[in-house]
Amino acid sequence: MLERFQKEGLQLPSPPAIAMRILQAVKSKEPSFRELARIIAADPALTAKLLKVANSSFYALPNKVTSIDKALAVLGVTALKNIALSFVIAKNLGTGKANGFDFELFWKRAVTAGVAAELLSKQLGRRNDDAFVSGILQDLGIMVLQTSRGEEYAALLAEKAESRRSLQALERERLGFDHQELTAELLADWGLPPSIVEPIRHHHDPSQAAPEFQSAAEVLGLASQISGLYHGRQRIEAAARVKYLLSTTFGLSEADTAWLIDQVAAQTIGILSSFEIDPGDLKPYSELLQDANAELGQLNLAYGQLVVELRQAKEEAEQLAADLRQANAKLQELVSRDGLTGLYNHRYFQEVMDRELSRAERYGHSFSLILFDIDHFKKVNDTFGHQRGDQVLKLLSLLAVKAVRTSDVVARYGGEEFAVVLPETPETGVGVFAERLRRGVEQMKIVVDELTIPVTISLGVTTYHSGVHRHDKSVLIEAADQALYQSKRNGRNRVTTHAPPLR
Ligand code: GH3
Ligand code: MG
Ligand code: MG
Repeated sequence: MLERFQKEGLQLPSPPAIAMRILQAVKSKEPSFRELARIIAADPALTAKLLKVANSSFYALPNKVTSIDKALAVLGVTALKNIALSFVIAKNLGTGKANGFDFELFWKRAVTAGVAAELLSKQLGRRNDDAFVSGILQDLGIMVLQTSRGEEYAALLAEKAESRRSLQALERERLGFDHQELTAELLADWGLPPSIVEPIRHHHDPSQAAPEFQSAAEVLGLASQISGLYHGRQRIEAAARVKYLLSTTFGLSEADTAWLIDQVAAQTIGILSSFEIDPGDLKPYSELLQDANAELGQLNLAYGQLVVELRQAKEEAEQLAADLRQANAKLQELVSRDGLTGLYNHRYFQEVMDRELSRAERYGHSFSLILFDIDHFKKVNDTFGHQRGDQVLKLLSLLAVKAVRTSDVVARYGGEEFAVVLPETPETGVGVFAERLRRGVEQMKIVVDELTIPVTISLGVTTYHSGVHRHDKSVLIEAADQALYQSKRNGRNRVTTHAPPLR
């Protein structure tokens, strides 16, 4: 039977010598109990491992077992033989990594499947002394294929992941046989009994097994899936599938299912140390889920903090922007103001004129401009001194600002010349206002250093109507200036109005 696989060029491992002796001892009709104890006792390392496993919580024996004889008495010949076989086969069939094959991972998965098979058969009330070793050895054929046909088999595994077809179906299609058959034939050749070989031959298709092996095959298949849940690629999916199978096919409660899955990892960790295999980060599934949830929680927390920090940063940025806007406005105000009088300066006056011209144009409004100049101011300076002249300029500015509406803009046009821009104000309105301003200055008692300084102003007024007058700032200012000149020529302390040129 095995010849067929040899012809395929597969490197079939020979059974470890000690495994042969153990199998021989159990097979013979002689008192196998003695013989088995003798073989095991001859290997102190194996003895120590067996006692360790026998005393582990895996078997949960009521009393501590201190010798192989006692272990045989308590666990029975078959169970002990199987544990011994598991050890010697795993130890002799390779460790570490070779030809790209990770033996350690293979045995880790195998031992997990062995533990799962043992626990599952107990849980389901199908006690079976062969479960542990069968679980461990059921995929030995995969090891043979991976070490003999590395690349070809890797491609096959990749295709399986991609296509989601079953491994054994793909194997049969590509190789003409599957790993179940290969494993079964190999173990049969080694002399393992049908109770181990036959369930392994059908662990992926239990219904194909002879009736007496179907239940064991079913347990093996499920054990393999539980192992995959801990070592495979699609763990969440595997867990869902296993849970579903356990509850529907095997009728386990949800609590029992969760307990069983967790127990597999917890027990495997202990057993692996006896196999001198590092369990790595193997953890019960519920802990894995907790870790995942905790990580998610951490992530949420970090996210929350990030949101808070961003909000703070945003608020700070907004505050900064507001501060900047304020500082900017202040600066703007500073560069727009005249230092002596606090009125808007000439530059700003020009801006206001531009703005009002385009506003009037856009809305079809009119607006007016007044230029006024202090009469004989030279004389004021000459009589009262330049500093008192400055005081006069300040007091006059104050009066003008008080006289206008908030929408009006009073600016210092030049030395002792001022401008008032009056948005949306036609001729009649500006005429009345200009006259009131003239009289106000005339009647104002300007007292500086207890000296009363008489002041009058001459005013020039012009009004712009959109669509009527020429849309030209300098022409407008020129019209007002001409009117002011006319007031001076006509004797000062008066208002003159000039219309700007038509468009
Ligand atoms: P008019 O009625 O024709 O306007 O006579 P005026 O003397 O006011 O005219 P003019 O333009 O000849 O003289 C303006 C004077 O205003 C000259 C200048 O010394 C004075 N002046 C200009 N700026 C200031 C200032 O900031 N402070 C003071 N105290 N005087 C100033
Ligand atoms: Mg003057
Ligand atoms: Mg002047």
